[in-house]
Amino acid sequence: MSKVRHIGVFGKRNTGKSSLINTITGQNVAIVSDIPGTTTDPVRKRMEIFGLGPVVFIDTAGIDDDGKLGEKRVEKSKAVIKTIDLAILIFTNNQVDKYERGLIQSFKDEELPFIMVHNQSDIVAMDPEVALDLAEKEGISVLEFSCSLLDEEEQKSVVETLTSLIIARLQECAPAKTILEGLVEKDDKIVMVCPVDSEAPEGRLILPQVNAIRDALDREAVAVVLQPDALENYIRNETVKPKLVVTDSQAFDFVSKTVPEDIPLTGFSLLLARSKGLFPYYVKGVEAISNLKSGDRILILESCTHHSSCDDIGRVKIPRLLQKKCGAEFSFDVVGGLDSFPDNIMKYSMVIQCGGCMITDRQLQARLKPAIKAGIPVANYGMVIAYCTGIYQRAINPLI
Ligand SMILES: Nc1nc2c(ncn2[C@@H]2O[C@H](COP(=O)(O)OP(=O)(O)OP(=O)(O)O)[C@@H](O)[C@H]2O)c(=O)[nH]1
Ligand SMILES: [Mg+2]
Repeated sequence: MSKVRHIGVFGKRNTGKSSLINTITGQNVAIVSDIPGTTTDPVRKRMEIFGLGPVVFIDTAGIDDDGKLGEKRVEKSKAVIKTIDLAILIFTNNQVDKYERGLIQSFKDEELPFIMVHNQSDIVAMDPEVALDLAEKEGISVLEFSCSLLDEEEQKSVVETLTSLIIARLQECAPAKTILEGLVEKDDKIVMVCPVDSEAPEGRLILPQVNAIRDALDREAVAVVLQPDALENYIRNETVKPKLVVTDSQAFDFVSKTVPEDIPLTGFSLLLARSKGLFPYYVKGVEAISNLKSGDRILILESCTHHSSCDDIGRVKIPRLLQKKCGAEFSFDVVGGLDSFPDNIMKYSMVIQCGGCMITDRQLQARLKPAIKAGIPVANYGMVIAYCTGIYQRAINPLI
């Protein structure tokens, strides 16, 4: 199973950003009009791309919007850049000015792959000189496009070209690592321990559990899902040894005592960190826990403020476990949501991030980038819990 990739569509007002999303998705999801500034807040539309899987298109407000409100919209459009896997930059009438160049620079700064599209080519065709200039100076190739072609076949064909370009760019620049990649194969048995207690969300499973079950099915493996209480009986009676046991990090302690040492065991939070590309940083971060001293300040980053159990883990459990393990007293700051990252990161000796299951890989990476760049150890909730409960080495073994 591939992950949901996010694609942002940018450009000046009235270039046809909303029209392009409607044309690709074949639906009228975004309002289109000839009044500049029609799209105000980012609009999201999910669709399946054959050969790639699910994607979310994000329509944004024009980057050249002005006035007080306009500036706010531009800020929002720019914020989208940090959350996506691919950008589509639309321009028309062969105009490449400070707005397009500014966007190109932002994409490059973020190491974000992007596609440049000359839209409304039915009104003004793309000038080969402009295309050549972009190719030579910026290394960018431009796709000539239109959302309003009279010939249905021709329209279909340009949409197909754009779609294949999207697939190619996403595959070459951001190969998706699924949650169980390299861990289980066809017919392997994987046991997933999912406590359904007061901290579990009402009537559903959390996202990493759902992803793992789906990925096991995609791999034609056998997924056994049970609660901690059922684990002992299951292990005792089962003759086929599981290839892997995965547990919610809250149950690490109990599960590690119940599952024999010769069966690999890890946690959903570790799998999530691995699929989000942060695992190596977290491993380094956890190793630095033993250097923490009394009085150190630790930043807890929560990215899904709605989840009450995450709240409790970050504010109560982790501080308690960590101080006990280190035999030291730390001060903790908790920051929730995505916006309010502290300015003075250097005052922290460590950053501990929640699993980040509700945000995209890029959002999570962007959130941790300042700390990683500053050389501050980073880790996530699950790996810190594994460390504090003494099963860290066992939990990372299947993944290294
Ligand atoms: N002829 C022609 N018209 C187009 C094309 N794409 C969009 N339009 C028209 O251009 C106008 C602006 O299109 P939108 O899709 O609303 O543009 P936008 O970039 O989303 O604009 P804002 O939301 O205001 O930033 C509408 O009247 C569209 O019908 C195209 O390829 N050819
Ligand atoms: Mg629009």
